[in-house]
Amino acid sequence: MKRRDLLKAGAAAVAATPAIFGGTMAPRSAQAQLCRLEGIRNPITEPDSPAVTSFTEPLYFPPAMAEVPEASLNPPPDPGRHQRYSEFLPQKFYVQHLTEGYWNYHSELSALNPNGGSLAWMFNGATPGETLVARYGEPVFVRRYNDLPDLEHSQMPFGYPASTIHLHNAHTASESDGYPMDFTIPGEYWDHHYAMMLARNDPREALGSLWYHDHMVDFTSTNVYAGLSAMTVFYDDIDTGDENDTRPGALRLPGNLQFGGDDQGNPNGYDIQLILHDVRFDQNGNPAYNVFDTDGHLGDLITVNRKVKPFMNVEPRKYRFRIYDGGPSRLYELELRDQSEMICIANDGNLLEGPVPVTSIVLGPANRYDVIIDFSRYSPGEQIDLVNVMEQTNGQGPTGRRLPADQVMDVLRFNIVDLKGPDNSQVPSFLRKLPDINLEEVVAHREWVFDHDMGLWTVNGQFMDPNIVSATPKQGTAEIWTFRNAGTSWAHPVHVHFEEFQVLEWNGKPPTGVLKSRKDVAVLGPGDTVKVFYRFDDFEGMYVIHCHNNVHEDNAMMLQWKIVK
Ligand SMILES: [Cu+2]
Repeated sequence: MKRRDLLKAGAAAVAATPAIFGGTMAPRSAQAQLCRLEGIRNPITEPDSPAVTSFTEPLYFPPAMAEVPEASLNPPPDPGRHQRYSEFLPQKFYVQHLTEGYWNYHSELSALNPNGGSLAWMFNGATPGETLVARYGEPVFVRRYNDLPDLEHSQMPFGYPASTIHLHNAHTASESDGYPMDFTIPGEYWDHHYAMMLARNDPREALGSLWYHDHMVDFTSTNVYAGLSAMTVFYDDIDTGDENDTRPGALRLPGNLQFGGDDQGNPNGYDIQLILHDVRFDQNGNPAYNVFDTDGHLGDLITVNRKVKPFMNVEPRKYRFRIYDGGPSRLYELELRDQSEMICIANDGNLLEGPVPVTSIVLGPANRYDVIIDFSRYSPGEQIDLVNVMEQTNGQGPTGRRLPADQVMDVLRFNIVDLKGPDNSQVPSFLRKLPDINLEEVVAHREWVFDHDMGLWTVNGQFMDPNIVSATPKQGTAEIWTFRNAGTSWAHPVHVHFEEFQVLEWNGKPPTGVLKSRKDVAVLGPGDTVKVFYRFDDFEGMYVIHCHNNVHEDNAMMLQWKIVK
């Protein structure tokens, strides 16, 4: 019996309820009875994916979203539905359709499927969907139609065809944020207004590497796993995306603003987005998912931009890679197989004050790192692989062990090809100043404790309840929030919508290295306590705090909070 069969009774309630505070909560008690008691582990029993050959599938480069004329939107945008719309009048308009179809994750998997591809939920026929490429000062409007089949007609064996799309972690008004209760059902659309304003009008608050993904209450994990994820790049006055930019202050990081060329050679202008999802496939090449494992879901094949273990041709020069852990549950430690240097320049999409040389990067679900890799140390004809060396055997979290050399997981192969032109990019020693932390502004302290209860997941002892608002910070104030993992063996990547935080203390120690940054996901290891500084400004309304192990999130590890005047 599938989880969503349990929910068919609930589906009628969803369909009949306006898309706020809808009737999706009831099924959870049914599911709770299927969960194990604390401490009883579920061994991974799902069968392995069919064997596929590594590094034979070309990497997919999602194109940038294509603009549509405002006049083509019918009905036209309703300014009354959005905060500060006239102040941030959209300059660019886009339309996306969520659809069910087939996606070529790997030609060897597609060959197993009579439909010639793996079942997928997509944006405009692709996963990842097109990249939202936007600039500060140029507000954006995106209308998203839920054209998924209804529950009776969908072939997807998991997931729920209601959707809300969250742009993680843009500074977005609540009604456009992809709040989990603001969902559409098939046949409906939702309008998103992205003001493209800097938080507090402070250039130090610019965000760079973001992603958008489904955030359907109770079904984020399954819906994202089915394919509803994509990437976003914001450019600003210094991080302009152009390594040839001659304007003063331009950082000239690798990139030259080409998006979505062909998938060989130099398609995205040296500024490349890579989103990782670990997927398990069934014998027909379709994604497989155990809806009864509330610990987390682990795939056995790493996909990059929804291609299984792909390859990419690179020139012997510098590239910027924006690397995203798209979940649902796996943590990664990524390194080049020769353990050579990468230069980390951004944490969770936010530029560091200065570059940090690293030999590996550790990501939990929803973490992002921007790294520069200089392939000029290799010669055309050589190859170098990106691999995952972190051992993880269940959704609980990593074991803490490094995978033995013969078991490292293949992620992505770089084939070095000939240089096509000069590399004018640079890695400046100073990138972007962090906003000041003024503790005298702090008007409240709040603690958020992440734990479990009766086989489900709790925040402050509570399960997600759309009728409860757990905090009401005042617009224009600052607060100190403490995240504490009460579990002794669990990892919880904690994510708070809308504002970036700065770490004050991690287990009592001040942050150093890449942790000295603005962030929006704190991956709490067992017993971790993290104290962070927030300001709340510019918009009001409902937001969420949740675990970004999406399986924990869907099994109630989420609370609502609201910015009030
Ligand atoms: Cu968690």
